[in-house]
Amino acid sequence: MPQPLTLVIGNKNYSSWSLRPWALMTELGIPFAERMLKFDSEDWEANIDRLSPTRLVPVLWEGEPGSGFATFDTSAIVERLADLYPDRGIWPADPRARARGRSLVANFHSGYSALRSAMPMNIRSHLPGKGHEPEVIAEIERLTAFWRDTRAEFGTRSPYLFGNFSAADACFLPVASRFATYEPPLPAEARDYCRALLDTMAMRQWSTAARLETEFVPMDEPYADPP
Ligand SMILES: N[C@@H](CCC(=O)N[C@@H](CS)C(=O)NCC(=O)O)C(=O)O
Repeated sequence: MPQPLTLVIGNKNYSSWSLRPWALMTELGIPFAERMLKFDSEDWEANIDRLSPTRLVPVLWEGEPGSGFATFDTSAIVERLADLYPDRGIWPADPRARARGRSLVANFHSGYSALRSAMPMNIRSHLPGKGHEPEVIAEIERLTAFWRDTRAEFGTRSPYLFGNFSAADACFLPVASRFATYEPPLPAEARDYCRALLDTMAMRQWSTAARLETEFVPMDEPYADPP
């Protein structure tokens, strides 16, 4: 039986990396406590060294946050959860589907820098037309082609990439949110996939909380002036 889990996260409106493991655990029914450290806050300054070995979020703690066992960086957190909960379908059972899922996640984690910087996650904002630079559109075309081909090969009739909701889908929740905010042109099947992601119970819960946040983080707001 795993020790109690605590996930240290950032602001729900902005923290795309925090969203991924939070939503994965929530959607798959893995129990955990949440500890939010808001960016640029006194709480962050007072506790980030104790709660995050990298001074970044998310961090997964087993046992007492700050003195238990820490796993950091989203991809490592997902793998740790897959070790702790091998029966939850965090990755697809089929080895080739699993390899493809890990390829898509690793490729997104280490790339798509134009998309990530021109379209930062900002759940409560609606900024259609912003960030539609050619290199961003090219990355979106590459990513949505991966989604289309993966669903055609592995997704059967499910709305998700590999049948059931998995770590691969969790990885793309923030992308679906970015597309809702910035409204880039998308093929119809990518729109359908994003709609399914935004409609997951976990994403609806996270987004409801995100929309109630009022903090303004300048680094994540390239298209707005501070209030
Ligand atoms: N590669 C890391 C990235 C984590 C990351 O950049 N987190 C951001 C928030 S989404 C952060 O903690 N920023 C705070 C800072 O840069 O001070 C992961 O996958 O967990």
